[in-house]
Amino acid sequence: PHQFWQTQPMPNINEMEKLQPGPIQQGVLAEVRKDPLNLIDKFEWFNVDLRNDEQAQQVYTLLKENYVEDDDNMFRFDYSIEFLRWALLPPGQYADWLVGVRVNQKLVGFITGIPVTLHIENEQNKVKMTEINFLCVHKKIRANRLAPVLIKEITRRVHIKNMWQAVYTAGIVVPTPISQTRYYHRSLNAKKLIEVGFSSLSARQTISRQQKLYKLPEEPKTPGLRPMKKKDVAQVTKLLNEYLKNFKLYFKYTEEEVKHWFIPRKDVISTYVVEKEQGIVTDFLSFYNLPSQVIKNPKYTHLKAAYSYYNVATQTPIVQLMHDALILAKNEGYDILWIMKNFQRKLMFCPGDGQLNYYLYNWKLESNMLKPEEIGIVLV
Ligand code: EN5
Repeated sequence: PHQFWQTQPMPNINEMEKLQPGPIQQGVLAEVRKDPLNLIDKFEWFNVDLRNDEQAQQVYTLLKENYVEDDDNMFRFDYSIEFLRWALLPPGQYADWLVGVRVNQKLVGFITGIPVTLHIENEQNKVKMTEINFLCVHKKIRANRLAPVLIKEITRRVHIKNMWQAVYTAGIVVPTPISQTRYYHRSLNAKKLIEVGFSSLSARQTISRQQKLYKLPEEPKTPGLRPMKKKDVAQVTKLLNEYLKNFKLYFKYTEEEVKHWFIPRKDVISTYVVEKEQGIVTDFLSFYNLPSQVIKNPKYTHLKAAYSYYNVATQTPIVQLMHDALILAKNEGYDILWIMKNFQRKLMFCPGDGQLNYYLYNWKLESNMLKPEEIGIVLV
């Protein structure tokens, strides 16, 4: 088992005690291989330019047909092109960190990195590294063991930039997670969720009862709640960085990054701020748009899902802020809102069957496992 992961600088449960906190292996820049890893016949490396419509379309199609599904293969993520541009072209992005593999011009493998600054366990401990995402191999060539090659190649391209750590998440368990969380869901359109098999009715329940249970007011309650604008960037950056210090794992954001990640983009990211008095922002909420394709259903092709991003409350009660997030998402036409933590029991979030595992590459934590509530990062 884990033929590949055994060879990697990852803490292994048995030898966890022997390791010192910090990097597991010290990297040496001069020893990093200069040329790409070898690929088998006809396969070739290809740096994807997402600004190019044709290449963006190729990535979109590969992911739409081959990326993450739930355990019963009923739903598959359907990231839009505009979403991929948002997720993968942040400030400071490197052209060779969007790694493709092609056969006869057709994209069959993909993996991405973006540059991040991650704080680990204490405020002083700040590490420049990469956030890895969108590892995908076409279903027809899953037997070729391409995934380890994609991982090794992007690792090499990160090492060349003198970075030696990575952060990533996965639905599956490989050596060795630093935290495990559950997905929590909040229904916004009970009828449709039942019709597509996303949720089910218990014996004593009816659709109309469920609809009543999940009913929401028409308008948000918090005075001064409005979409975020460019002029809010400085205040949102302060609120965000201050709030994130409460966690054991969090990114440090520059204003330029906040502008990129939070300014609303239609059908990609929604951010609302609370402007209490004239010009003073006290709270904000945000969620992103990640629909799932419904794999076999005669009536519906998609579930419109909003995923909670970062929510910061200094003046508004957090439960009220999140309640407003539900109303806003509902009014934007979403069927469901996802979230990772459990504090909104009152708002009728329920655990789903999906797990999310968090990983740090080439880093040993002081406390081997972090609690879900200690994790301050959201990967899209
Ligand atoms: C990339 N870096 O499992 C990593 N989704 O609970 C991505 N379940 O939608 C890793 N199986 O529980 C992603 N409904 C890993 C997640 C992959 C996708 C996944 C789960 C998350 C999910 C749904 C549908 C299950 C269908 C059968 C689920 C029941 C919960 C209920 C819904 C209505 C409101 C109350 C709760």
